[in-house]
Amino acid sequence: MLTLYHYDRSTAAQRVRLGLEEKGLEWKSVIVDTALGDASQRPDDFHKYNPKGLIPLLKDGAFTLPESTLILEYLEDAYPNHINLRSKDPKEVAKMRLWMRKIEDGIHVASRTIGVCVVNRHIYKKTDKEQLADYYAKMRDGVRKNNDKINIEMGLESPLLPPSVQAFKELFSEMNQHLQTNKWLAGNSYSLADISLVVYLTRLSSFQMAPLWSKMTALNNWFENIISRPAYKSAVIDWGDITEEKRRDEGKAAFERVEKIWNQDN
Ligand SMILES: N[C@@H](CCC(=O)N[C@@H](CS)C(=O)NCC(=O)O)C(=O)O
Repeated sequence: MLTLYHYDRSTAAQRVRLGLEEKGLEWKSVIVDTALGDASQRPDDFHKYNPKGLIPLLKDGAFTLPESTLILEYLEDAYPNHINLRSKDPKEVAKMRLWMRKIEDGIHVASRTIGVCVVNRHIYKKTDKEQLADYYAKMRDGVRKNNDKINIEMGLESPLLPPSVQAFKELFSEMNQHLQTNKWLAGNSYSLADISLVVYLTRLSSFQMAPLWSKMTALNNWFENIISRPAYKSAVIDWGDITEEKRRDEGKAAFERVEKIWNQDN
């Protein structure tokens, strides 16, 4: 039996749930939601399986694997008789991985920066101080910790915010251009590349940022195509987002600043 450690609104968890649902695999859910600054949510042995202490974490029997994109590839290899989300053509696989690499090459960190600058800093300010100190003491990724410190202190004036917003503008523009002549990101069918990147449109849309890319028609059509799939409903919509209202309200309050950065030439 597959077990996934995850929580509702995490982009990394959403992409793994999308993979599981598209493939029609059965899985058991264990919620580990540390993101509001609560390290006590982690089971005691969690760091043994993911030294970073992050979700998603997949268990397949005695085998345990962190890292969402590696989990998606593992599911393709371990469950080949379920619906395939990866081409058999090595060139298409390479193109798929090029799109997916953008996540670890900066997009995921940029997404966290925007999240902390726009919303989470307000949440952390109201979090119990000792609990928050414990959360940061247990955060093993020094860069993440340092970025959070700057982003919590400086919010919309953080120097990390402009390059993060620009990284999304570049990514979405590149995707839009590609999707003008291709239905999917890699090859002729829906793949792990589409699954892996769609969650960031979901995330930025939850901050009410969609007007920024309203003219990117091909990107928006691709998004509509994916969000109307039954798997998107069960993997993303049905799990919801406990911070939905906060994201919406703080996103609206931050829009003008983010729009200004978006419209700047870099
Ligand atoms: N590279 C990792 C990133 C995982 C990650 O950033 N997880 C976030 C949620 S999207 C998390 O566990 N956050 C909890 C926290 O920050 O305490 C992956 O792709 O799985």
